[in-house]
Amino acid sequence: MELIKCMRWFGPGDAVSLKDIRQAGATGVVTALHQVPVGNVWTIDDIRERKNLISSEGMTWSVVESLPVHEDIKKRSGNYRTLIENYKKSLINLAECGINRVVYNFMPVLDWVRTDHNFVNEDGSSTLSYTHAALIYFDTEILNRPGASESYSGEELQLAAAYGEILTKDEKEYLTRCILLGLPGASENFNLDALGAMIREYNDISEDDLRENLYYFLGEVCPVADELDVYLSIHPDDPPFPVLGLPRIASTRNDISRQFERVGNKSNTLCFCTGSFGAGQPEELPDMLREFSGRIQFFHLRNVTKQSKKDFRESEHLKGDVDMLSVMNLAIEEMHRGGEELPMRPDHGFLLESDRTRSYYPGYSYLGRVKALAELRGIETALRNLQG
Ligand code: DNO
Repeated sequence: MELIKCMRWFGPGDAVSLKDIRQAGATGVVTALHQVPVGNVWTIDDIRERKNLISSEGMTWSVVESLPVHEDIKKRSGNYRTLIENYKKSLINLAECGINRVVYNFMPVLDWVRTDHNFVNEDGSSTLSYTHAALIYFDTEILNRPGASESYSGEELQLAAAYGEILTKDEKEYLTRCILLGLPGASENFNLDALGAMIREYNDISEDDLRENLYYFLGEVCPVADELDVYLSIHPDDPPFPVLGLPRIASTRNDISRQFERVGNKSNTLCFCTGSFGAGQPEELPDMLREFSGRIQFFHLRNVTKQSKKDFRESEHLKGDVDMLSVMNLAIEEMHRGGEELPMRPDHGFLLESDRTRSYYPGYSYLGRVKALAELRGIETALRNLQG
């Protein structure tokens, strides 16, 4: 049994083609119908069309990433009941087309956040990085979120002020662009006003409220997913701590344990993202893998180096604070325990020189991911041989 090697594809508009993905050694594709507005039902016709496109290149649509959860569901406001019914309908349609792994996240407003999409490594390649002082500077001085300074300690505010003091106008604009690009695959960025307004809607939603909203959503959709044999895997918060004063509920080992305690359905599962959890407590990852055994349906393999508690840089897949060898070893064991092949994908990759001229989504240029996939396949092969 082998982990199913996957690569993410953003659909027909992606500069990386399905041929590229296959030639990188992937057999599985991770994609989504990014063109469908969040909240609408994914129709059987649209799902089939995408699936056929992938099969015609000799691969399988292994994982849906993501079937996004509408903000109204996260806030339990407005049309959330209809939106949940739509979500169920999309799951039914996916199952009808034979697709049974679905990733979602429950991060309010923004998906992942980085403050620099082009941190230059020593060898000239680039990576994504997160500097908490930059985020705070953005929050307090660029976004001007009312009450923002109350979200941070005096020391944090000082660091942020020092950070901002030396930024040029262009650098401030660049920081803003990086933060606003919160949704991979989304064609339009938010603007500052829209972001401010969306954040305000969470003013009265506490962490506990958001948690209850997640459990309510799962209470609605998981019984349907159970029935369909579909796995609904939550992606952890990235970064794994609150940003812009928004509540976060899937950041830590404790968050995920609580979710599994509260919602016992078999479809309630985890996308084990080593980069997201690794930016929190990388040393805990092997124990987390053991604790969540039976609940992991997909692996995102990525590494980070932490500069401090809340500052990190994405690093080479095999070099960083995450012990990738142990993770891979445990992932293989986990797959054997479950008796079913599990998908994995290299999450992100460096931007390498000859990819600079090709368009790409931050983190998803081609060559960096080819390198990462090759490295991960290599260690898997070696480990499988050693495990016998
Ligand atoms: C970032 C990705 C995330 C992930 C979503 C899942 O590169 O890992 O955007 O796809 O959070 O819903």
